[in-house]
Amino acid sequence: MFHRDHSPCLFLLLLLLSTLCISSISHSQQSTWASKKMRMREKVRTMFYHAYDNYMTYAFPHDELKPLSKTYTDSLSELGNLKLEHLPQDYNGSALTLIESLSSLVIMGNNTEFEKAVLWLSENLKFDVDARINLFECNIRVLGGLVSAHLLASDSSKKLFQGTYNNQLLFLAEDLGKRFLPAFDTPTGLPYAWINLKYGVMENETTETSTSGCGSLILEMGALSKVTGDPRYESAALRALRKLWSMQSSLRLFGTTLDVETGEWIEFSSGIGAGVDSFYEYLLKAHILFGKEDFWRMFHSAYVAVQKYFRHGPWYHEADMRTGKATYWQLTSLQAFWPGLQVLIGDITAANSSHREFFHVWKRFGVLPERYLLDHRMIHPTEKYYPLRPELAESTFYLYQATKDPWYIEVGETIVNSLNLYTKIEGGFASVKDVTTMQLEDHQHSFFLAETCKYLYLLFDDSFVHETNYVFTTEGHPLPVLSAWHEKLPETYIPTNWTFMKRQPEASRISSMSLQVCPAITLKSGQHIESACHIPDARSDYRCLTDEDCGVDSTTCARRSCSMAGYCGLWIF
Ligand code: DMJ
Repeated sequence: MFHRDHSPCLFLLLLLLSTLCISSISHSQQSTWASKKMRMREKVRTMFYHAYDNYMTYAFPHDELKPLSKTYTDSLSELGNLKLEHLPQDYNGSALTLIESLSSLVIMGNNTEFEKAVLWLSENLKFDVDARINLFECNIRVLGGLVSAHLLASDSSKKLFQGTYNNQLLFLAEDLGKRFLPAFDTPTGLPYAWINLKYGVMENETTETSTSGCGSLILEMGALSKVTGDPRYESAALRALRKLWSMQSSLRLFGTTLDVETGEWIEFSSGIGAGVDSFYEYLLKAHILFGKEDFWRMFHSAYVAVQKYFRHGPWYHEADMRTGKATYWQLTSLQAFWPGLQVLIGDITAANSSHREFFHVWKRFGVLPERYLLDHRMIHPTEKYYPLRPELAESTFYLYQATKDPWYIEVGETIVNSLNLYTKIEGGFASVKDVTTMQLEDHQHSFFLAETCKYLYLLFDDSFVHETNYVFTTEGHPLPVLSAWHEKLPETYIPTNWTFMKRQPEASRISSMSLQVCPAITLKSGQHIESACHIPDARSDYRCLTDEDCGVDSTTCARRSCSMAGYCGLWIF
């Protein structure tokens, strides 16, 4: 027994010991997580180079690798399942996978390979070929890859080049952008889905296209206008987007396919997956990148309609744009990007609950099947494949950024392990033909390097997004958020003590969109910079009961409000 007089001392001692104990546990837990993240990052790096090296050995300069037969496919002209009947005999491909790998090489710190790739492309890549390509795919993969890599290469703070960078990628991007323009020459301004790079729109070309084909061009073409000073690309993309917007139903819904000549809908049923997905994504991301309020208003209205008519608990079904009645009860692999988009607007609860369901399906099958019939609880009989898609990894990255919940690191680990177990072969990574048998297919899609590996790497090591805020295009190509690209805000809207970060050649406004949901920025130097208008939410986990609990968004300086799910975000309701 201790003497009574000693008990306060003993209590303090015990308290001290237990505090030390707790802090050393959390310290050791933290370092366990840190070393796990580092180990996983290296695993992802190995995956990326296994895919990249095999592509370079067996497929380059053609478009994509066939990892089973160790040969190539010139898939840029085949995207959309059409064959390359217009390709000349001596066509050597457009080095699609190399272009798609550029920003991943930078993120993984391989400046030497990046510079080598840029030099090769500047000397060899030609767009003056008699090839019929899909505008949407070519825009997100090739134009997006080139513009993003150009912006990275010309960021002098990154020191990516030993020699001098002479805007070679920009010239290529501009050449490609010019070849896109004839596609927009329609009575409606909606672009043809297919064009010939040399001859423009072919005779008897199909007039049918998709919603995402018309509504997901603004990031790449807008960025091209900003860097070239030529407004034609942004205007064409914007005109198409506005026309599409005018075609919404009274329920504020959109269809999936339409006719570019008549501006009439062809397929009235739609959801958040194939044919529509990136249209929603680009409304929000265009708002972040270009700072136009209009994009936010469009996104918000479209988003509310999606949540109202498509959402069923954590799932999203399809509905008829005219009636709002459910049409198809299907989960598709492409829908898995949605939680990532929800993170960008701060609705973490909704994002988390859908993400968990997608992950549940991943665990059940080992990977995500392309289409799962929710009403029959079975995989779609003909869409049993998994072509190495990135969407679940993408959402996992965003959710981890927003919450720092180690659960998402475990999700990432499961994804990495499944990819290595089921899809890694000697010649690269192969798509899964049938998730019920894990039979493989001879195709390594370029988005595996542009997105799947990139998002997994960023999940475990996000240092790339520490100093600059980026918007990732739908193909995972980063575009920096620059104040010079933002629409000028009215004087009264800008706080006088607005914080600027010195950046050559222009100053960029400190913002936090990429890191969610209002963090300040600590530079590598240790310097801490806070957005001047930023007022943090009352609670650090962004939970709220009323709007009073929410602060002011550090990027837009707009007042955040409390969502129905009880989280602060840029909400209107
Ligand atoms: C990618 O090409 C893009 O993410 C696109 O928006 C749709 N999905 C594929 C990969 O799944």
